[in-house]
Amino acid sequence: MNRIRIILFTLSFPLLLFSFCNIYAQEDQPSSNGGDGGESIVLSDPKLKTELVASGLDFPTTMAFLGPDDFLILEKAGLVKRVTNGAVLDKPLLQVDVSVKDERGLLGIALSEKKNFNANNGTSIKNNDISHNVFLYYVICKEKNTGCENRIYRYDLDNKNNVLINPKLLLSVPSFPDPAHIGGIIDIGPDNNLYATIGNFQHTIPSEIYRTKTQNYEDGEPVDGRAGVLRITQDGKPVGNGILGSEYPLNLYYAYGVKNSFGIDFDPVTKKLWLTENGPKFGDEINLAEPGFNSGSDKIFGIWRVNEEGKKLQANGNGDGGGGGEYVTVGNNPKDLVYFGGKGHYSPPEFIWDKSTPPTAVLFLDSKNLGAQYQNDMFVGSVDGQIFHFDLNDNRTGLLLKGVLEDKIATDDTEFGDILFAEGFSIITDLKQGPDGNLYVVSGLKQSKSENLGAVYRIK
Ligand SMILES: [Ca+2]
Ligand SMILES: [Ca+2]
Ligand SMILES: [Ca+2]
Repeated sequence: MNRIRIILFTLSFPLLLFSFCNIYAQEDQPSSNGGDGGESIVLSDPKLKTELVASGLDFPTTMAFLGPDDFLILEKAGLVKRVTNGAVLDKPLLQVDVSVKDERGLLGIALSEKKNFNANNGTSIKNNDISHNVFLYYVICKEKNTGCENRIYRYDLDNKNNVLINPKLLLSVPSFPDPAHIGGIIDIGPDNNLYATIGNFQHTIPSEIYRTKTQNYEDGEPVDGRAGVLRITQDGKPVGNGILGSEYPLNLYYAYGVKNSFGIDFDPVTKKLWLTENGPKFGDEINLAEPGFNSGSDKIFGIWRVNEEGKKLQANGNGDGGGGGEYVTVGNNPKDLVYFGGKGHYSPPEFIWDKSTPPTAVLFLDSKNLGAQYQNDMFVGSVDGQIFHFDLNDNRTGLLLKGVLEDKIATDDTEFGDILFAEGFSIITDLKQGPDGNLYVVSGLKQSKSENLGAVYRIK
């Protein structure tokens, strides 16, 4: 196949700005298992192969399956599209007037099947074509980049007419000061509640300092929904009395102290939540998040304390970037974090990328389709187009790591050997398991007008 020139935008999450770089990549058959040593897709397991499922999408952010070879996919600029047997339907199911500045946009989707929808009493809807509830997470602004809110809506999917109807606002969180660290991932948990990642809306070096208690400032501003994982019912209500407290919106938090997460998933065996977190220019994380988990942001990233500028703090009191000396590291429940009367708890990450490899989606694959050795394992995508693969330990409380990774830290890419499963995608914005048991990859950006970019791939 012809060589193509790929112009790749990359998102610089730590700086919260779009940066632009040219990457000249060659791509042989998209379905090939790499092997040319270039920047085409390469899988580390020669028994697996990659197939292109759909292409021509404009910065797809996430997907959700309706059935075999049938899924919804979001474009960051506000379109919900349906892809059936590899064909993208011409007409979007919904177009939302979202803010797209920096990390804002149409970012999250989750589905629940509408069972017995004929019993949909209490409303005037008598539409037998409604097959699913569709939950969407997006950012809207009253005026250009002011009065912005991160919102979750529930829609009905009219499966026959291919439209999303009956929007119901479930959650709204004020989104300021920056168009950054938005989070935006939603998922339905084993408890049938809706989980959402919401970042701290703040550049690493803030343009305007805004500090709340869920960012671990005890004397900070009141809790407002940022910097954590929120949990609500499918009707938008708090679940029970709340984990950290009963006051709104503290009662929505499942986890906090999370700077920005682009990935959550539930272990199919233990039903526990795992999340990825983006650090500043270091200290990206994978965490097992028990209820009330405090990830330590804005004071700790990876295992390292940070100074006011978000740089690693050294024992001599200096920030990273001069002076030498040891970094200040922390263990469980350091004193100066916020614990909401003992209801929260801090623990260090289960895995750390020291040099920033911004992790995105996380997926537990519970099928044997890629081989029994992958069943129930964890896969993590990255901004740099890699997929990492992890085995869990016997009681599934941590990852099985060997050699240079036994310290739970990948210092840089020289330590990726055992965990690198695939590389050569564009920004990986989502990983999903299809109804066919295969691994689907949303490769985010539209890299070329004519080629297979802004695409969905299947690994089988
Ligand atoms: Ca953490
Ligand atoms: Ca395994
Ligand atoms: Ca290491």
